[in-house]
Amino acid sequence: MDDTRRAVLDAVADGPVSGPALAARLGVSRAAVWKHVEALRESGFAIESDGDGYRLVETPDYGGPAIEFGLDAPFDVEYHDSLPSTNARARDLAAEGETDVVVLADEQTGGRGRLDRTWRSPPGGIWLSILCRPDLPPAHAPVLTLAAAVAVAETAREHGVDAGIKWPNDVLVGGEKLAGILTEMEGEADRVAWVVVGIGINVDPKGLPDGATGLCAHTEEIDRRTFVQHLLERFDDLRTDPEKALAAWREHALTLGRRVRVETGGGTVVGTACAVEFPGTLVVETGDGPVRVHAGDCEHLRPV
Ligand code: BT5
Repeated sequence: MDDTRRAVLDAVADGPVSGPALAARLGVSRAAVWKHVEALRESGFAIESDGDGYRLVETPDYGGPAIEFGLDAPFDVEYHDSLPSTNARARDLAAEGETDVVVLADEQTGGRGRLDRTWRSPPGGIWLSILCRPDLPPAHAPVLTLAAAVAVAETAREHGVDAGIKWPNDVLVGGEKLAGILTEMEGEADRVAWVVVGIGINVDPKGLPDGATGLCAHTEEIDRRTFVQHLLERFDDLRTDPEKALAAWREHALTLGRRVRVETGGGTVVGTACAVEFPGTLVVETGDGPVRVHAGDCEHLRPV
């Protein structure tokens, strides 16, 4: 949403405000104010006008402008009813030079997990990708994945859902997977060019694979609009503060102290997960001493 339209929306939300007063305040013509009001109406905002002026009476339930309205984070939100994959769309936007854009879809028809696995994304879920250009070396980018996992877990907890994080990027409730994160990036040796952090959160628990759960299995009602707003605000807060992200990750970690089996590119590591170090490395205490794992699939094992 451009700045003038945002200003018009903020003003009518505090309304009533007359067209001429608004035009004078924003330094635009009355016709321009009218065009912005019409465009906002088309996006689903119910704006009444009477003798006192324009007044916002209803906000759309979901979508780009609905999420941008009142969002305390510097993201533009691009919404689609259906997309193959929000990560794929965000990568296209990266190639066009965009940044700080969130791609959001109601449904994905080709959602992807890590290692090209399929990610089931029925209508009504929360499927989004955040495109940003952090000032980080590529080796530090995993901290953004941790920040995203924290943002999901904390927002779920705020909604009364007892979520925790399994290393590195799964958000679980009662041992079942509520959300997954797929981070993709491009960069030079010393600096990230762009990062796309893809976040998938199940809402309706029906129609998901075994071992998956949705927010609605654990709480009465979810307002996806405020959920996404809080998620983006928390992510924005953590993305520039790796120490804070890591500390918050540890606070919500389900993996630390557990016996784990981690499948890595270089083999299987079994032992007790004893720490997570910057930028997201898992330290596993094995019979042969500590092993540091940078990436892999982690399974929680029963204690022996
Ligand atoms: C992940 O992969 O957990 C990352 C998922 C990221 C999805 C988001 S949605 C928005 C953005 N756009 C995309 O195209 N992707 C991102 P991984 O750890 O590899 O887990 C994948 C495995 O989880 C699959 O092999 C299934 O076993 C399981 N799975 C598939 N769909 C699921 C779902 N909706 N909920 C829980 N588990 C699921």
